[in-house]
Amino acid sequence: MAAMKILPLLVSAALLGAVLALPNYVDLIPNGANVRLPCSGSVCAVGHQNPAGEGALNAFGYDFASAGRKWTQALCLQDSDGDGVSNGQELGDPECVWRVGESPARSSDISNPGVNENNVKC
Ligand SMILES: [Ca+2]
Repeated sequence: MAAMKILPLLVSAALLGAVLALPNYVDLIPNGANVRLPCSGSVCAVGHQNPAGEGALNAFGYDFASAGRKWTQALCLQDSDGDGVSNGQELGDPECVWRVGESPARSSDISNPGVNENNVKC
């Protein structure tokens, strides 16, 4: 009888643990929560075509996935959106030294490495 009462709790705890274990990609790149849309200035998803996130990836999203969803020196040095500015420069890590949990070298003038702002008309 006691086991029947405990089982739902164990299942709930396991599900909660699975949900909490989902990767939070925002924390895996420098200034991941600090990237804004070029026109509205609203915070946006970095690796997706949809600024609200989910769905189709943009060029940076594909490069991030190819890098194993990690901020690597190669990913930092890439220019995913082809605007002539490296991903690291766009995300405030121009020296490509940022590590998860650290503060990036710069947290202002951040741009989206998946959106070529030169082609955006507001
Ligand atoms: Ca770029």
